[in-house]
Amino acid sequence: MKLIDLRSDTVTKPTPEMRRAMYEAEVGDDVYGEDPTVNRLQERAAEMLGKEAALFVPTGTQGNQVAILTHTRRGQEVIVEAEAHVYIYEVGGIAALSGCQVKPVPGVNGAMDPAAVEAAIRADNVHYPRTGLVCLENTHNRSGGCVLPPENVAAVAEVAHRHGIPVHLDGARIFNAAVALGRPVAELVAPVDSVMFCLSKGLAAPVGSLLVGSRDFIAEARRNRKLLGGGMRQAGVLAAAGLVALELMVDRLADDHANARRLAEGIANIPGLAVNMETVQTNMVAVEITDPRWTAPALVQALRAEGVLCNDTGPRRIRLVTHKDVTAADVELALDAFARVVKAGPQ
Ligand code: TLP
Repeated sequence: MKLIDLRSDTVTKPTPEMRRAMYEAEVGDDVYGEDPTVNRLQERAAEMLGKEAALFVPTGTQGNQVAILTHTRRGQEVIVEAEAHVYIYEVGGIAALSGCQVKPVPGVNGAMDPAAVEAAIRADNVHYPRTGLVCLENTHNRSGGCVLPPENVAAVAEVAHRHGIPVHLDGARIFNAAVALGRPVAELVAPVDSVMFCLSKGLAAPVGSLLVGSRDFIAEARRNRKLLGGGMRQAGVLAAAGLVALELMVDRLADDHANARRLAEGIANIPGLAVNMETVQTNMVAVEITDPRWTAPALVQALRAEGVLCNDTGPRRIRLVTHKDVTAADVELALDAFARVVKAGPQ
């Protein structure tokens, strides 16, 4: 049975162009800064995002955590949106690695109210931790891939900067945001000080993320990457795929967005399931289960038996993610499976 894997865009397999580029990659020891392919990728990433420098890291999690470690000091507080990946899904890294505590601020579709961010910034008082960093996430995973409105990013960054606080963007899927808005990625990240973005999600590279920022920030981040065990050697074999991802895989994200929309429309027509279509902006669909017979884990298991893979993200919520290895025809097959399974009820 052919599996339709809607668990995440992380499951994408490298393209033939990537495999060829990996095979042919010129390499060197990147801890010495001597891998020409890694250097090219870093230069290209910095250029595309309109920042001074970039650092290749093995994972998005490491990129975010290196950024947080580099921006903050122990005992500080980090303002995050209450459902942020850095807070929910990074194994408590903010506490464990940076020695900081988290101040979660609830958002709407991932966007925090700038006034709420300002209210969360600590006053100068001997009892309080200092606010060391504000983190944003674009697109926002747990809201179903919503794009942060550019004016919201600018307003939150303005508040933070007015208080002398830097802003880090978890831009794991920032290219999805850029394609959805039809705006250059550099424009979306202009207000923030550092950005992490992933090559290994919708852009389909097998491994790798980049941390981007000022030259001084990246020089310090390079030390912290080494501290966290991320100093890789002949990493050009991985960076080569990343260069192909940036060159060939950005524009096609629009196909994933169209597939997600079709998937969401179909799901919304199935009795027992609901989708807030306003949140379907990129390559994710957050599905609410309204049929009282089903829980999310039971539905995920029943769909697996029909060849459709997805993840539960709450007791009655599942997440579907489209990507280059899911075709428009797969979307129709997945919708048939959903309709059949939900209607039949738990067996
Ligand atoms: N997200 C994964 C899981 O960890 C949930 C997924 O399947 O969506 N920032 C954001 C917004 C992410 O969604 C992810 C991965 C990361 C950071 C971490 O990237 P990796 O997996 O490369 O460490």
